[in-house]
Amino acid sequence: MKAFVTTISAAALLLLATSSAPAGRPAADAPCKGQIHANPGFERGTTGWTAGPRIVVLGDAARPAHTGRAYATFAGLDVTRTDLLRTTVTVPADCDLTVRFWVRTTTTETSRGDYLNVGLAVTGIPPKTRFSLAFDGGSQWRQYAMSTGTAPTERTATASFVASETAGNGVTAFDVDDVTFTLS
Ligand SMILES: [Ca+2]
Repeated sequence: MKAFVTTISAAALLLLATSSAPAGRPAADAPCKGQIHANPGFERGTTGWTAGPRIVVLGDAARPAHTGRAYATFAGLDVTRTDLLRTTVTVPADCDLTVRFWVRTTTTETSRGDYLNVGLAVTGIPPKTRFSLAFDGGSQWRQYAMSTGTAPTERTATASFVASETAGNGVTAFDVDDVTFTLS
């Protein structure tokens, strides 16, 4: 795993070194269009994300990513703990932002002890949990979506994934991939 992470980092550095900055892109009249996160599928590790110490990004042939090689996983350890994965984007005035993401759940849990809360905090709106995904969400990748709505001013939007696990009832791993931030 360590070797893989090193490879990813090297690849990320290479990308940084070879791609020039998007110079001259006007910020003022950004169109409400396109996917705006630089690392939606974790192919560059946790670049662009705030990740807790136990969130790892894996490339595992036995547990393939939704797309690409990597995904974020809240690995089940059967201990009582909470882990956070979070990122923030800017939503231009008069734009709507739709956050789409894929989750896969692998569990040996026998009670409702483990869950993944997905939230969206938007400037001017109290933070809100949009999805509370339980341990029995299924072992196939499944897509979810949440939106900010529009506003006349520029805002920030923070998407957060908070996994909670309790010890003693079994192990749950929540995998997350392809978290896209699309303006419209
Ligand atoms: Ca991926």
